[in-house]
Amino acid sequence: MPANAQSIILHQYDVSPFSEKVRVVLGIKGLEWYACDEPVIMPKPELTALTGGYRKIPVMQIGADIYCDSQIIIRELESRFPSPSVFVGGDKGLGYGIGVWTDRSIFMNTVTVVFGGMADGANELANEAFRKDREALTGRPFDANAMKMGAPMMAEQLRAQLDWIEHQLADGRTFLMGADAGIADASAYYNLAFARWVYPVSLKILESLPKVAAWEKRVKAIGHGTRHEMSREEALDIAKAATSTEKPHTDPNEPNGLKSGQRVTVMADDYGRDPIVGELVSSSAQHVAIKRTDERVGEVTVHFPRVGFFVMPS
Ligand SMILES: N[C@@H](CCC(=O)N[C@@H](CS)C(=O)NCC(=O)O)C(=O)O
Repeated sequence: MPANAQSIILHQYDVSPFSEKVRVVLGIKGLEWYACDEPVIMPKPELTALTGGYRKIPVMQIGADIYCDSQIIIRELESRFPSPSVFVGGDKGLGYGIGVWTDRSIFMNTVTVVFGGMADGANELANEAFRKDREALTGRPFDANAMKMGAPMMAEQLRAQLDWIEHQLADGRTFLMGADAGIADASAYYNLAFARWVYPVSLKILESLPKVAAWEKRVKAIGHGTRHEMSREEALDIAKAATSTEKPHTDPNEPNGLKSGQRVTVMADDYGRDPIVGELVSSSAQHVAIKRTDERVGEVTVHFPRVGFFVMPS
């Protein structure tokens, strides 16, 4: 199938944990998509031409609509491809909250256990350029020794949280919410996948969590849907030729009176806080879309979730 303005393009790299969350959702929905590999460290000129400065991975592109952050990507996939839904069992919305838990708490524990647990601390994997890049990303020193010292304590934190999952699975259910896989599974799984790729020894704790270990295999077996590859240049050409499908809309319930047409700055509230400036197209409790123009890609609309991002008049 030749790619077009309706194709799902995932700007990603293979060992990116948050990309794995999205890839599992693509698998649950059985979708066809294009992987557009981005560099692991800055500079990422093609990615930032699309996003206006957001540098994190994954970013999803459909034509001239650019979705930054796994949460808004999943929301958009659910809206465009509702069946099968990622809201399964009794989950009607709290799945995103489970994502906040896995993305902030479990992810941070896993990173320390993985990087700090390696034989020479983080130095083994992380070369000088990687360390400098992640220091710029987080605004904190990339301290291999601190991670090495913190790893044993974080292993306890990780085990305690995985033990919650063990209990969730205690009645013999296949996936976290019951018979079908959904957003909770994709969210809770990707940290284990990351640890497996980078430092599998850290998953020795699963020996005492047999239900988690078996569930991990079941989520892995879902796969990633149908993946094709796409070059960064081709992705930019598609954006340039396409027109955003987002309609202007002012939400009357915006707590601070944000209005369509207003100039705003959007930035992540945690790490990678690069500001993105544009004109507000639409917003809701869960979504903000801004349009901006770039020499290489023309006019694009960039979408962000609200949880985890600040939107400020600029
Ligand atoms: N809240 C973001 C987090 C994304 C994130 O932290 N991604 C990592 C890779 S998995 C990243 O971008 N690291 C820096 C980089 O790759 O340049 C999301 O849910 O997508």
